[in-house]
Amino acid sequence: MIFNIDFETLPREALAAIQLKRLKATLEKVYATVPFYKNKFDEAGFSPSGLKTLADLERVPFTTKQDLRDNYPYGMFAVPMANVVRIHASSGTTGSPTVVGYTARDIETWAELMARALSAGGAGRRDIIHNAYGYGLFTGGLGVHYGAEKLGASVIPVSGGNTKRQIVIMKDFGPTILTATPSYTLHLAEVAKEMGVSFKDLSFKFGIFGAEPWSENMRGELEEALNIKAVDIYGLSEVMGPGVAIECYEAQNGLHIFEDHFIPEIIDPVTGKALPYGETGELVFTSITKEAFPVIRYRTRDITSLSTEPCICGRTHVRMKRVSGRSDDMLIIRGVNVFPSQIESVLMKTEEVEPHYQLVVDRVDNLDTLTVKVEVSESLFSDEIKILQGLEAKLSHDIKEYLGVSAKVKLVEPKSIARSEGKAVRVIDNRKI
Ligand code: DLL
Repeated sequence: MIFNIDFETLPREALAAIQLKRLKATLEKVYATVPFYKNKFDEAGFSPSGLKTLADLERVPFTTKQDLRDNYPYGMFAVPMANVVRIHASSGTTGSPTVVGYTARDIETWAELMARALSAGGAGRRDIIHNAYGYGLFTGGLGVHYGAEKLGASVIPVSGGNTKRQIVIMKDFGPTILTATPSYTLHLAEVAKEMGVSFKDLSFKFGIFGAEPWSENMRGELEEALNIKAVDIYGLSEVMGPGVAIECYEAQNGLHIFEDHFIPEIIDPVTGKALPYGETGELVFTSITKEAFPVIRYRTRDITSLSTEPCICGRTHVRMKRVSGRSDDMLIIRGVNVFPSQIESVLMKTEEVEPHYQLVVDRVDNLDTLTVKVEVSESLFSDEIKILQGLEAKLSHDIKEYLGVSAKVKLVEPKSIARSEGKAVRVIDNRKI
């Protein structure tokens, strides 16, 4: 079902007219209220009143994660604190976290967009949503929660962790939709198995998974293990949280971005030049309805492409391809660029290994080395060492063949790689230590 049929199916011309009006108002507002934006615009010789068409957005300077850090904690807020009703923060791996704020209207907008997203992902009023995204400073838990209530579904605010208890709740409460990170979902499936519970006997129909990169092959793995349809949801705290974009369950082919609230662009990450639809590059967002924490041409570092091809679901909003990774997660191993999700894709093609892996990067004699640790299935682990060695060689060969990078594959014992309760840690880069 389309939650907001008027806005989600707008003809693209009408959508552009709304975007232009909202964009102008946003630019004027940030120029008047956020010194950072005023200085940036002035330096670039850009005046909000000079914006005549959507294409003029290209003349507006970018905002980066570093800019947000430099203005930590509240320097980018466009309203007085008295009007802020919620604060979230994204942890980030280095430096200070990014702090984001919401007015009461922002919370309403977010709930509406998350209701749209859940609906596009297959949820309705009669569904019971087992929400295993973490509640707290992370936007996942509360973002999904408010959207589920807005949709009129029943939400179980179970959060991440306490995994055994989650399985009991799944058995007893009969949830029909699971919302969690793909990596935590794998862990849930594993613990359920240990407890003698089969997902096939539970009532789940759909899983709405996101917050971290995952491959198409991982989708197959999850759909099979859980006996559900797995839908991809995307978002980031700086732009709002979950619900910036979602796949529709009908097509499961690209994520619709809610363009009446966010203007996406794809740029060349090196030159900063805007790229046409269809080309792959860095995703950039401008929020056009947010009050407390508007972002202007925010560089996400996420790599994807956009398509305006009509979708069978009837939504007219642009679709972004599944995010292959963040430019800062991209490993450059002896000159070859690889994303962890590409390695994941290759590993998932081999039956004998489990979807639990970690990449270890090191520098030996000034040369970068990549070791791929992957868990072998229980049944094989007890087998002869020769078989294991053969499998390691095969996987190394596959990685070289598909990605052009040399990697040492090390099969490790089942359950030896740390499980995540939120976002998985896929890369250990010893070069940075
Ligand atoms: O992860 C918001 C979210 C919560 C999205 C729940 C979906 C579900 P942050 O913690 O700020 O916010 O992290 C945002 O996570 O820039 C991407 O790099 C990555 N990411 C989020 N969703 C996906 C996805 C939330 N579906 C960062 N595929 C983003 C790939 C994703 N990467």
